[in-house]
Amino acid sequence: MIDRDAPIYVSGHRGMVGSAVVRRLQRDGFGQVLTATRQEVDLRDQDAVDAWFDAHRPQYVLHVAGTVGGIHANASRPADFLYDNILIHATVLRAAWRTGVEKLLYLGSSCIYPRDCPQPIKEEYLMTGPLERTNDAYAIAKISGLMSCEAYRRQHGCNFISAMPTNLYGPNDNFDLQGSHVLPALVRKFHECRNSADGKVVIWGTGTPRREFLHVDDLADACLFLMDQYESEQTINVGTGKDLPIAELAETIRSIVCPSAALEYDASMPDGTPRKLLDVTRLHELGWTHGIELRDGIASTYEWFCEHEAAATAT
Ligand code: GFB
Repeated sequence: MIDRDAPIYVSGHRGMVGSAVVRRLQRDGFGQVLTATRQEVDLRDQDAVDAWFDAHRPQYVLHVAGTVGGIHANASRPADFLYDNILIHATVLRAAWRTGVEKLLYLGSSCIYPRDCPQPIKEEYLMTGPLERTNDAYAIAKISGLMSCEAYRRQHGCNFISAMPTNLYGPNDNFDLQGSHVLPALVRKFHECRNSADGKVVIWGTGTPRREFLHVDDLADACLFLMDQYESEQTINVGTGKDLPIAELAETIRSIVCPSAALEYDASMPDGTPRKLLDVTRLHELGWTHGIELRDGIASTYEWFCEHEAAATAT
């Protein structure tokens, strides 16, 4: 177990993952959870990150900040996703090594795996084949972060671990209709359909790709579990081990939010990776499994969305 009284830094604390991690640490009695806004420190600026680490000296780091987005955001802004995400891990890992951080967890993403690798995806399939085109730039940035954790461990003996979460959803997600991931986008589309004249919801692609969805509170619980228990160089998948077609996801969200909605598929939008179900055997063998089932998670996320609609849909 890591020391609940030691200073622990959570990067990206305002995002969906960062805010869930802060909630989980506070629930577990951590007394010195350190955070910094983008205005306080731009994580792409090594001097600013160095100055912050020198001033705050965290003993642990949960590095969950990132420039993230769905398939359309990734396909239309590859240069931004590559630049931001490479710098965000390069600066923080260097400062963590230099200031003697005792343990750091870096979060990757399931899109790092080859587009067409066998399913479910085992950690050892990494870099065994070509990436999915719609998010290859982001994937390279995340792979370099994972490799960076291994490099600092090999060269300097740093206890830097990495985890690869599947598609995430939950409170504080990005609900922008262009830049978000599919689950929050459909929650908002079905919600707005309730008051629309045509009563129709447009689903991108063919609805046939399959996706796995993990509630962000489960991810936050897994992050603390790994900080307490996991010391290996090898990255570890974090997911539910279950996936479903986008069409079935849409039907589930429709049944919760707007049962009368008609569905229309826009095949001009990309499907992306056909499937990316993670093999979570190793995590299960360590003793961790998810607790929030998809339908319950969607229902609670929709409740949160309704309570925070103005903020969640502010452009
Ligand atoms: O969640 P999503 O944007 O990202 O798309 P990925 C998942 C699937 O849902 C794709 C379909 O087949 C989309 O075409 N989809 C249907 C929609 N309707 C919509 C919609 O209204 N909005 C969106 N966004 N999708 C991401 C990567 O891939 O996975 C990120 O781009 C990251 O880098 C993330 O790795 C975990 O699951 O395809």
